[in-house]
Amino acid sequence: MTTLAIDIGGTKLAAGLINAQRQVLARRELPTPASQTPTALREALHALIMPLIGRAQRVAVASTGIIRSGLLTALNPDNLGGLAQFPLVDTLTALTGLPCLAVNDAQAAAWAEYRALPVTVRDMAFITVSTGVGGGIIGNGKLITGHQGLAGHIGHTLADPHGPLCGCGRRGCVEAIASGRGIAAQAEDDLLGLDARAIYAQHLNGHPQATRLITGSARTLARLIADLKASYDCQCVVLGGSVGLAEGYLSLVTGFLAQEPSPFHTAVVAAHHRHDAGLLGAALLAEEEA
Ligand code: ADP
Ligand code: BMX
Ligand code: ZN
Repeated sequence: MTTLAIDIGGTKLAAGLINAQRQVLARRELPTPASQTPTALREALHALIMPLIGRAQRVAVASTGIIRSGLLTALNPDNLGGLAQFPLVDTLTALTGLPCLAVNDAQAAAWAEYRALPVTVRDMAFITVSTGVGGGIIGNGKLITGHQGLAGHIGHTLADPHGPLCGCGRRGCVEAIASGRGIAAQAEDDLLGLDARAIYAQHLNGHPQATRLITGSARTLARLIADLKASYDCQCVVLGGSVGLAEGYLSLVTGFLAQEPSPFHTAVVAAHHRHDAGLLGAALLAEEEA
């Protein structure tokens, strides 16, 4: 059976066909529309998947936001061009005529990454540092989605009570400081208006303000990982997302984590499936549900 897997992020939409050997074929990407209308997202999804639909028997979606009964609800609407609600499953069923499963992007990625780890690992977390900061928690070998799908939204735990206001309405969330959008929003002077990718490149060039912003992100991530270790004694944390996978970011995080007392240490590794963890996780979950 071939699955059309789709990953809806705050910056990019990705799609690919996942075959029975769990390989990603015919991968495509488009920018996430900046407009606030559901029509713009539906049209972008249509353009993304049109060339792939004919070869798939089911659809599996990993999406930013809280996914509840097939409806996407943004916890941080800033990350979706202001779009707070979207009928995800109904839209894709109408576009493809195929059965469709939808799950949060970081929860999906956590499942794919968990399955790529040795069987002795039963408690782990996946964290994406991307447009936002998303998380997926595996406890005793199970993906924890919670009562209403909110479980794992660790990007909205408190990093600094005096920090920037987050799009979710809270002040000083991890996401407001450490995410791609958060990094860009804190930029000043010659970095004003640059996105996190450009700021990261400046950091690699030794730009002092860029390095302050990137190390601020990595320090915040390390504290979050220590909090996770204290919360449920995870055996490891897997990092993904374009900021999380950027050159040198993981070693900054492990360096800051090493400064915490040893009971809060845990192994931190880069995502085995790199940028495809969400696509593969959604496809695996759809396969296991069928
Ligand atoms: P999404 O959030 O849509 O899943 P990404 O994982 O690509 O997408 O994350 C997007 C964020 O990562 C943006 O803030 C972007 O500026 C930043 N980014 C993209 N590429 C890089 C890179 N090579 N280095 C650092 N940051 C990057
Ligand atoms: C936000 C939230 C999470 C998501 C995370 C990473 C929204 C729209 N999204 O915290 O559901 O998992 O961002 O998303 O509220 P990404 O776009 O960075 O991949
Ligand atoms: Zn928040």
